[in-house]
Amino acid sequence: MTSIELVQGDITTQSVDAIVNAANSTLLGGGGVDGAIHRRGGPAILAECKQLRAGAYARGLPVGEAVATTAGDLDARWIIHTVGPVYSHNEDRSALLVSCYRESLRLATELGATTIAFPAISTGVYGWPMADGARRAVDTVRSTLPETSIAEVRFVLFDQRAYRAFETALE
Ligand code: AR6
Repeated sequence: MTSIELVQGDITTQSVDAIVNAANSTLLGGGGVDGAIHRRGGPAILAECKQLRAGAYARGLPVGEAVATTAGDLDARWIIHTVGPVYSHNEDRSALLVSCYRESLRLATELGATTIAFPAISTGVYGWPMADGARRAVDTVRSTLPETSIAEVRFVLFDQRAYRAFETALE
C-alpha cells in the first residue's frame, strides 16, 4: 500500500528517507526551499553539491533532472535536488515539471528510499501557478508510484493556499 499525505509546514522539519529540494541548476543554493535546506542542513550538503559541480555536473543540473546528496543535519538520509522549470506564458514547460517529480521518485527508488517529502516545485520563485502545479504534482506522483519502492509520499506545503490547492488536486 502506498499513501499520499499532505502536511502544511516547513519541509526541513520532516522525518523521511528523502527530502526533495526545489533547487536551481547551479546546485549552489538560493532562496525558498533551497535556502531553508542548506541553512538547516548545514555545510555538508553544499560541500557535496560543490563536488558534483566539480565532477559529473560541471555544467550544472539540467531542468527536470534529479541528483542526490547527504541530508547533512536534517532528519533524512538524502536530499534529492531537482530543478523545476521557470513558468512561461508563451511556452508549455509542463513536461519538465512532471519530469522533476518522476525523476525524483526514480532516484529515490534507486537509493532504496521508502518515504519521501516533496515541496510544491516551481510554485515559488519560479512562478508556476499553484493550482496547476499541484495538479501536475499529484497526477505525476499517482501515476509513477506503482513503479517505485515508495510507501509514502508527503507533500509539504508552506501555506494554507498551497495546502488547499493540493487538497483539491487530490480529490
Ligand atoms: N518548506 C516547504 N515549502 C516551502 C518552504 C519550506 N521551508 N519555503 C518555501 N516553500 P521555491 P521554486 C514553498 O521558491 O519556485 C530558489 O532560490 C514556496 O512557498 O522554494 O522551484 C532556488 O535556488 C513555494 O510554494 O522554489 C531556485 O533558484 C514552493 O515551496 C528557485 O528558488 C517552491 O518555492 C526555485 O524556485
